[in-house]
Amino acid sequence: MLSTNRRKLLDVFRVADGGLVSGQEIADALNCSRTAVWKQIEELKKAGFDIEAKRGSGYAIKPAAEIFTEDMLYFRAKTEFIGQQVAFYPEVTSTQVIAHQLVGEGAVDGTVVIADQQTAGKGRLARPWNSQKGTGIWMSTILKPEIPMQQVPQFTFIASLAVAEAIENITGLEPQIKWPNDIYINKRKVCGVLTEMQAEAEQVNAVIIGTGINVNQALFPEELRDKATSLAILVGHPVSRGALYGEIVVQLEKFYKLFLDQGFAPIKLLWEARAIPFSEKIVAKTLKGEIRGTVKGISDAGVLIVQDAVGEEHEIYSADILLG
Ligand code: BT5
Repeated sequence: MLSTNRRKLLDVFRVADGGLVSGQEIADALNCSRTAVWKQIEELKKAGFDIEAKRGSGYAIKPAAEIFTEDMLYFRAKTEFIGQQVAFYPEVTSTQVIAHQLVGEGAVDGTVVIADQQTAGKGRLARPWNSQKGTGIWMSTILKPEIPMQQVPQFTFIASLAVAEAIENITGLEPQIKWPNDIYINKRKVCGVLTEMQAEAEQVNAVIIGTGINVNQALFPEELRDKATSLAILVGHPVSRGALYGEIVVQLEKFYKLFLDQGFAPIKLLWEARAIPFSEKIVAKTLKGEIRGTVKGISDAGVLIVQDAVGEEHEIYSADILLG
């Protein structure tokens, strides 16, 4: 986690929002001498920030597009609480595993665990999630809502909506969501969401939302080649993971607050507007067998409603959905 001084320094610049900050303002905020300010600025340069120094008037800083570090992620999170505590790791087994540990150690609402590489990233049902070094956003967000356990699956919809919105705002691409947890562009998967929780006696202690977003991969391993894609492949140039991360935490906080204020109804409507067209034929592979039909929508609990060829409606709680 960031040192208190580094946090204070970055805060002064965050408040200035790209504008100039005088050496005196920094000295006051850090309670240090002007010489110490100069040292701090040098440290920021080393940390990858572009610094503009104007003689006599102060400094402005800009995060470099390709830098993905704890400093940068904190600086980019223009939120009230999501990402205000951020734990960045160059390499972890799985950010979900670390997030569970941090909940046990009392992590606060909105803590983000994020890594440059995962060696054992996981999807649903313990399926492996390919998390190559330096290519994606592999993050887990800890939220502590006061809700009954039955509402926890709704967080998958909140997160997919937030990530889809953020991808669109940063890249101009138009993501679609495939129930329950995938984001697709051009019929290929760019993001998967994994929602887990810690609870005791029906009482939710924490929701842990894992999001894996393929950003700058140029190539996928053989087994994923015809089902996965990355934002860079789609737009034809690298995409700043830092900028996208900053937008994701903003969108996640926005939709989470909407959910806390107004419940699941507005999330459901927004989610349905982004869902893969309901007219498309799908196959739902459940543990009990396959159901073919068209999607009618989701229920308030986030259950998928599929109508089969003879008009009968089926409620699907858990399945893999194949298109076409
Ligand atoms: C998911 O599971 O889509 C949820 C993935 C969540 C990953 C994040 S990364 C941060 C956090 N930490 C973790 O350890 N996990 C979360 P599911 O719907 O079960 O899809 C898994 C399937 O997607 C695999 O079986 C593969 O077929 C495919 N897959 C694996 N890696 C992929 C990738 N990078 N891009 C697209 N598809 C992938």
